Amino acid sequence: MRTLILSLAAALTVTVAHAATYRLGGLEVGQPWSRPAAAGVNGAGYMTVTNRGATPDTLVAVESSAARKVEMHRSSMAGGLMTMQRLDSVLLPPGKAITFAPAGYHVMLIGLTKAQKAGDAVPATLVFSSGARLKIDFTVGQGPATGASPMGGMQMDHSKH
Ligand SMILES: [Cu+2]
Repeated sequence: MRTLILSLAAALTVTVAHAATYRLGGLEVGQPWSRPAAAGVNGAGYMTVTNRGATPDTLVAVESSAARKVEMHRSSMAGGLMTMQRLDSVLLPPGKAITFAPAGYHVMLIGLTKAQKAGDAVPATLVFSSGARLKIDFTVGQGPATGASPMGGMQMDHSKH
């Protein structure tokens, strides 16, 4: 039990490190993050975009000097293979949160201009259909401590005893 509590504390600490939230009108962008990667390879940015407004909005582009080219992609399983599809836009319905996460929507950073190391901030600008622009930083690290990975960590800690 003591191990479980310590693991939870560690998981919460990680969450705080990625707790950046950006707001623009009714739009909220939470916990943008990216994985460590070498210069020249392709990276991916993840985040949660919530539309707290009353009207739909659309994410039409993501710009960043951190990569040669930036696209919005969605990964999906087809015939047992993970494939990526390029998206021209991502609809943000009112009252809904769209999650960019591994194996789903992601911001594809094609040809990283420099290496991404843990703790780095990767600057990007989100462009919406209204013309509004929102600057964010993808924090380089392991991502928010939600979903399957922290549970996996707890199970690993338990197996030591
Ligand atoms: Cu992709």
